[in-house]
Amino acid sequence: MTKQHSELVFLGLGANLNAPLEQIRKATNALSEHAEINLVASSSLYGSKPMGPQDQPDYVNSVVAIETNLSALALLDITQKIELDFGRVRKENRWGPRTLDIDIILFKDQKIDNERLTVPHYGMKTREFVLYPLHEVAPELCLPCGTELTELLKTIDKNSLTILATS
Ligand code: ROI
Repeated sequence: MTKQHSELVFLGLGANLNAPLEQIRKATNALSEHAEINLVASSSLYGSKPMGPQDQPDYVNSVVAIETNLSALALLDITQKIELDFGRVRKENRWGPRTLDIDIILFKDQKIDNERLTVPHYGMKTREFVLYPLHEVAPELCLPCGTELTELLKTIDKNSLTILATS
């Protein structure tokens, strides 16, 4: 990937209900077909153990890199609409299973903290199912806190993360 990381937006996708592999593939398509979004790269699709309650199916996770001139909140409107289009019920249990989750992980070099959105994503630095796919699409990424992604990964257990399919 030749783009400057500071121009890119990274999204984390996750699903563990209703044919999750297909959910992630279709959601990636929906993003790439949006007029205001240019899909730059998408990671493999990973199988991951649930973080949180264990009495739910394993997840499928991926990370995509996009370019957009949208604001972060306008992009959030779009990702939330895609989640709803895919049958996501908004008030579902915070740590429970979901048809589709699209998180804004990094938005260019911006730090955002308001009632709708916190970027960088608050959990990204501890979640193997975010960091390994992120490394696949941006191996040289330096996080806004100054940490090299490669260095951070040395401390993050894979926790049975496996590649299920290429994107
Ligand atoms: N666990 C995994 N492995 N992947 C996710 O995408 C995911 N999303 C969630 C919680 C419930 C925190 N657990 C997850 O929202």
